[in-house]
Amino acid sequence: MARHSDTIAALATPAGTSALAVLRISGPDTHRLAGEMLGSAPPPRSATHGDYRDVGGAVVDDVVATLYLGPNSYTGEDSLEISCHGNPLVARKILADLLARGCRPAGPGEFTQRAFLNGRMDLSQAEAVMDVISARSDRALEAARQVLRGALGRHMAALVDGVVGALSTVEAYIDFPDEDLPPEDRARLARLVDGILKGAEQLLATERTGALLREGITTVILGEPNAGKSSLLNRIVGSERAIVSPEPGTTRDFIEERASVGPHGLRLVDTAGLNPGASGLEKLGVSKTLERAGIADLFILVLDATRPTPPLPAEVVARINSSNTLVALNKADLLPAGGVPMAKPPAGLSAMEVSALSGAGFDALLAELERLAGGIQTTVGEERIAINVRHAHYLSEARACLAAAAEKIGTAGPAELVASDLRGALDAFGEISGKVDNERMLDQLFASFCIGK
Ligand SMILES: Nc1nc2c(ncn2[C@@H]2O[C@H](COP(=O)(O)OP(=O)(O)O)[C@@H](O)[C@H]2O)c(=O)[nH]1
Ligand SMILES: [Mg+2]
Repeated sequence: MARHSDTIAALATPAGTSALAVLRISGPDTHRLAGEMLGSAPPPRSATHGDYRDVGGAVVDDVVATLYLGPNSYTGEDSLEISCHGNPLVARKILADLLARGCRPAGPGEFTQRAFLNGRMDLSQAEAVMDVISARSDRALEAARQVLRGALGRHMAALVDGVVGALSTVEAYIDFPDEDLPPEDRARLARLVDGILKGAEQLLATERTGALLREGITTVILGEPNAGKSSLLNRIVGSERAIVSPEPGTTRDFIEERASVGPHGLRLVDTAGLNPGASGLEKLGVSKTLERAGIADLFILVLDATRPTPPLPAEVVARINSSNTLVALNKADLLPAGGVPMAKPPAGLSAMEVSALSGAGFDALLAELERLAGGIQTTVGEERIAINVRHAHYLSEARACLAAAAEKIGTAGPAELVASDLRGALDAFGEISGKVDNERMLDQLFASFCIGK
């Protein structure tokens, strides 16, 4: 277990006026300092009300303090949480006093880094702490919580167990170089490695979902000028974010808005209209629209129900399909009662009549958007864990090693080389849960956290 000689302190809540502010201390001096500041150290794990006195003996605030004794604490060390009144002045005074008493200001993520180094959580769980804090949709939160509870760690442990099993079979033969792996052992080994490969691939497939959860599902709103794209965005977001104008070609730059549909987080992008006859600034907007269409996850194609459907650029036609595109026939309020819309959805797509003006049809539109958003995400069985870029890097590395091992097993390659491939996979898997001794990597990883976490 890592031992830290210094005691760190930080404000764990945002700076600014609030009902309460929470400060956090962790390290070997915690117990002694708690006694000095509060008159006596509070009983462990019991919220205790008392006066906080600074080094000079003056009362700064009355606070509620909770002491956790290591190793049964978040960091694995003695630690203390102090809730004071949420006046930034009070929180600042307490922090300054903690530093005057010899604490060191905590760096970003340092509490969680200590938790990891002290074996309180694996690296995937430590990363998930930050994901829980920054999740912006129910789905993102759910995925982060599952990883925090160790779901990814458990998957990794199962894969590691599999590789260890395969290795022990292979290594038994390394000592007897004259003997070949009997065919039945080879077949068993091949099945085992194949199973591990599939497990790794299943996790790898969630990388895209991980990005969608973290960044939101990029949903580009397309359509000809004046079709009502900005009005539709405003209605989804529920505010007047985009400028709505009866003059065609008003939205030249992109407007991006975060929105939630059901449990999903979207990044809605309002675009300039797809106007083939555009010139000047508007033309620039149109070419940017097409560029954005290239990186979109979902599309909302807005057509003016009272006009014939304009021809769509080939770049757009190539990308849209029934699982990534919602077609809205807007301005349905202008159709005569029972009237048939002039606009028709592109081949293979179905359309829904809506009115961004009155809100008619929007419940159905949001339900359909939610369905499309759910459809582009991958799960691991029932679990909604989703990996990040770092995990994907090591999983790909492991996958390459496993594929090489499988190839050698299939062609009766030398046992030593199969073993070496399997060890490569083992190392790569190990990096995900953090059986790593790479301090620079760890410092870098935790530096992206917030202070106080
Ligand atoms: N009657 C009616 N007018 C609409 C509807 N949606 C938008 N508009 C109007 O159409 C014009 C263009 O809307 P806007 O959202 O700026 O279109 P954009 O160019 O596609 O972004 C504005 O005058 C809107 O008020 C609708 O559902 N019904
Ligand atoms: Mg617009």
